[in-house]
Amino acid sequence: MRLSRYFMPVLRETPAEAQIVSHRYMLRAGMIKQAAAGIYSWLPLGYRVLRNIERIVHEEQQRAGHIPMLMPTLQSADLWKESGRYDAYGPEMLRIKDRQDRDMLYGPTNEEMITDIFRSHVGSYKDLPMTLYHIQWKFRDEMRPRFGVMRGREFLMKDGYNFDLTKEDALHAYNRHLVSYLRSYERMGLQAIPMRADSGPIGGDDTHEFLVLADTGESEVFYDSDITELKFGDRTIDYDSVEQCQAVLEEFTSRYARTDETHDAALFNEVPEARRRVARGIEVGQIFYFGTKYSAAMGATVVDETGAKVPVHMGSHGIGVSRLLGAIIEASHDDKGIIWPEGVTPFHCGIVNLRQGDTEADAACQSLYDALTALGLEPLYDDRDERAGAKFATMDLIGLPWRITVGPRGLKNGVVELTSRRTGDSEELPPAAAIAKIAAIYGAIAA
Ligand code: 5CA
Repeated sequence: MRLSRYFMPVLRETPAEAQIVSHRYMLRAGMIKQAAAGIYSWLPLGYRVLRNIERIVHEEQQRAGHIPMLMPTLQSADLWKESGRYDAYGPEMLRIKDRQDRDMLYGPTNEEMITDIFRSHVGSYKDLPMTLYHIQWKFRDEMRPRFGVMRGREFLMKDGYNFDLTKEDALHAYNRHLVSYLRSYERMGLQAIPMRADSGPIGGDDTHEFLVLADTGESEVFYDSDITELKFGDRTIDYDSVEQCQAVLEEFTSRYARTDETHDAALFNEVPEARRRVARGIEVGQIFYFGTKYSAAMGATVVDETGAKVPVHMGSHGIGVSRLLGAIIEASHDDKGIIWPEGVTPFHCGIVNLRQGDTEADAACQSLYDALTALGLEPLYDDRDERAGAKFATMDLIGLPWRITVGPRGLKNGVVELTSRRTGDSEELPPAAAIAKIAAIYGAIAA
């Protein structure tokens, strides 16, 4: 993409309404624009990152054997009356009447709708296990929408639902989700710690939230610092293996890590004092096992091996896709701007032309651009007629992990400059070597 032809409305001034750094940088980098309280338009740069996060979530869910689909945002109230949640959900649910005076709602989550789909089409234990998921907009009329996309009213969520014959099978689905979430967050450059949590209006006994540690997080968390040493890394796992998934769950949940809702001071005191941490975190996902809560209420049954009709065991599993943009920026920035992890960056690298209009500099930039594009990479070429300082400031703000700087002086010696946004380190090297280095970095992280 050439910046001169792109739409990236960068703001010079820090918007007064933004209280936390991720919100400030998302506004300043022209990624989002508020449409109403807690409701945002995704401008082109923000949309690119949102799509990258979605892509990682899709890839990891499908790797775990979960099936993608899409349900609507608007739902009929009838199903919610059946489950009993229409009254229970309270003022967070946006209720709407259509022209026939029918009760509708903008879905805050989809347990009822998916249970209805399941009961309409599945009747035998032979069709199980099954996990369906979608990535769709949700609406919750939050009392205090704030911090930009972090606590929105309209927000993008991946929500998945497992259907199993037995509790053991459903717990395997729970563990599978835990593993796939660990992988997903790590690919986004994040450490998200599973913590024992409270199930709230979704219901159920077993639930973990995934928290990214950040001072601006809305949840207070208590944990054993040893847990931050754990990495899922590039190990391969057989998602069908109960033992392998169980082993990962045990590894990642055996140390003390709880949100304030489930915090137990006596248990926490058993952690050696030097390892006890009280901090804040951003909740980027939650997994639930709730058994037959919805299937029993709504008649989602299957015939088991003995011919008996039994309600299926279910769980639901959510990732805060749009919130993740905020969480990633909170975890990865400096005083100049965002520092995107390679896995989610909106463009793979920036090209800065220090002397726009200079025949050689223009040609060198264009050939770098063409070569990177031919390799399947997407550079952002700052081809504006601007001062170098302004171009650098924009690149630093929008946070592309790599920048290639091209100027007449370097070109005389056959070199360009390659700079890491994270470390600030620069090296001079021939254009072909800069391309090879960037290609190798992205080749290595490709799934
Ligand atoms: N049905 C279940 C799981 S699919 C569910 O709704 N879970 S949830 O309530 O925990 O939401 C899943 C994730 O969505 C949360 O972990 C959080 O990351 C994100 N989320 C929840 N509310 C908001 C909000 N107001 N703004 C942005 N993201 C949110």
